[in-house]
Amino acid sequence: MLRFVSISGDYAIVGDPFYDCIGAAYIYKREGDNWIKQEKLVQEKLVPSDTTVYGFGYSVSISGDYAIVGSPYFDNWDDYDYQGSTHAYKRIGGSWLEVKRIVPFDGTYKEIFGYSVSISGDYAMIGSESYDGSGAVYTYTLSSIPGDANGDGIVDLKDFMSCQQVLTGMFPSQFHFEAVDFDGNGKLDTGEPTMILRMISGQ
Ligand SMILES: [Ca+2]
Ligand SMILES: [Ca+2]
Repeated sequence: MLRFVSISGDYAIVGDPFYDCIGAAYIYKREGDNWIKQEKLVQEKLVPSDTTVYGFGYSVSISGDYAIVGSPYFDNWDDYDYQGSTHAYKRIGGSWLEVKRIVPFDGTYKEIFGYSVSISGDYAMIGSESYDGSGAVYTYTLSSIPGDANGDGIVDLKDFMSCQQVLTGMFPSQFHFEAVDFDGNGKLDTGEPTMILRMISGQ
């Protein structure tokens, strides 16, 4: 299954979603003719309501200094069984550190987000197997600028407007959710657009 393995340059990532009933992923580095295990990645619980099911490592992708691991059967909240999550790592020095935990901003029950993942540079596409019955693909930039909701590189009123559109149910064509989820809870909270206004005004 190709989704369990990915190679970029001298690095490879291998998913083992059945490890210890939870799942894991391993990063290897090529040294001469050998591939040396450099990092073991496992899913960390961030809040007590996190219920790790199984399947971390079901999908993996690596590109340059970024790696991404899907955990499509992860329970994010009590009401969202098997919504899934995806975890992004960046190589910093000799270590791979988790830099982003991604959950779908409009996630649904048994969405199975992270069933497939692919990254190129810092650009990620994440597949949801069962979103709304037919599936969906989400796109993210892993090195997003905080507050830059439309991904144009600056934080201004347009970003605030994008958030308002999401909150009122009118999705803009492009929305860099991870840039405005300041508390990382996987939802756009009503206070987060206000934080963008503060960033713009410098207060
Ligand atoms: Ca912007
Ligand atoms: Ca949030």
